[in-house]
Amino acid sequence: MNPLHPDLPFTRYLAADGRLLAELPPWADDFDLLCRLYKQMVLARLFDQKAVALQRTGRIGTYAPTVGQEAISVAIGALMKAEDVLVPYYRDTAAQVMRGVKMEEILLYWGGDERGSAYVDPGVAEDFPLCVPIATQALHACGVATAMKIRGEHRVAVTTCGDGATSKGDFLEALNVAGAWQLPVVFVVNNNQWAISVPRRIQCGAPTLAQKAIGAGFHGEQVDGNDILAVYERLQLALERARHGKGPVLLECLSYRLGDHTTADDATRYRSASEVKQAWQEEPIKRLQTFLAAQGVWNEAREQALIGECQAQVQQAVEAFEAAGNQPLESVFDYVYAQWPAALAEQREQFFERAARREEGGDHE
Ligand SMILES: Cc1ncc(C[n+]2csc(CCOP(=O)(O)OP(=O)(O)O)c2C)c(N)n1
Ligand SMILES: [Mg+2]
Repeated sequence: MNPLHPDLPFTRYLAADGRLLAELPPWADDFDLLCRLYKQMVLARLFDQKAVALQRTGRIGTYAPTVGQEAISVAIGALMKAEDVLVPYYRDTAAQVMRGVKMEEILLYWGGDERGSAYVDPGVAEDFPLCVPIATQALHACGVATAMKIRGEHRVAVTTCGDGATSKGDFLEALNVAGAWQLPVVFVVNNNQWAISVPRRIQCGAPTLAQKAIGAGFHGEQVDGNDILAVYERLQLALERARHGKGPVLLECLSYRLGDHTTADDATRYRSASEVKQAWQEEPIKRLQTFLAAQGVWNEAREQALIGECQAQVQQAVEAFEAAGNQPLESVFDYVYAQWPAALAEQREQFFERAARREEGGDHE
């Protein structure tokens, strides 16, 4: 039984040290699948490290590290069908990349380039760009799911957010409409224990975030978000349930934000080194690696080969990002409105006048 809430399942198969705690579902006998999941997690971690380094050297503007969130995002990327729609937040780049978004597009996005949200792969044309405004995407996902339901399609909208986002009106309104209309939507809450400097324990008075689903009339549950086998199993069931008209699901994944909130943050100012050290003992990649090694399907040689392969993929993405060059400055005005409101049209005019003056050498503002 879940000590935090008697009516809410909590699922974990792997202990922090990779030991098996419960009998695995049959799909987990497929070691090729488990190795593919492991590979994606390693790729996500290496990409993340590179993105932070690019920000530190001034090549992208800001970045939200995803270290520690790999199990959640990779399970999403592995399980969603092509025809489903992902409505992600800013720590789901692993899922985005698995669905067809290019790593260089993620870098363009964080470099402030609009091309980073205009995915070239037609397979992800209906997925949403990553969302920085907190929780607004939960309502967008309900809009998408409403369209799917009206059309009678067997598709699911999957939306993700953090623990802090679950306090927002947008999130609660989204849960309400999802429950009232029994929409084919799955809410994946990445409870990484912190919302910038606000810890989970003062974020909300309820012992779990998953129980918010009960108030909206649908199923919620918790999983260990550092155990990809648990996330995969429960998300698979959630997607099936939503796909077959059995209503929405809220999956709360318990994890930890191992990195700073973003590259503009310094988390040492508000949390202790011992807490972070403890959280590293729980992290998802080592946990799966230890399990796979104990099954005899992973070893140091495979690990080194994988790291080399992933680093080459990341390097290729960096090169593609750098070869993309700069967008024209006026692109900041594009893509938001089909027709500019008067005030924006005026600003755009001023922008061009100033740019022309600058070119003539007369404006040094
Ligand atoms: C509407 C809105 N309000 C405030 C912010 C500033 N902000 C950015 S991230 C964040 C905390 C989000 O925490 P959580 O939902 O737990 O996600 P995490 O970053 O921990 O993954 C806040 C308040 C924002 N981006 N959008
Ligand atoms: Mg958080």
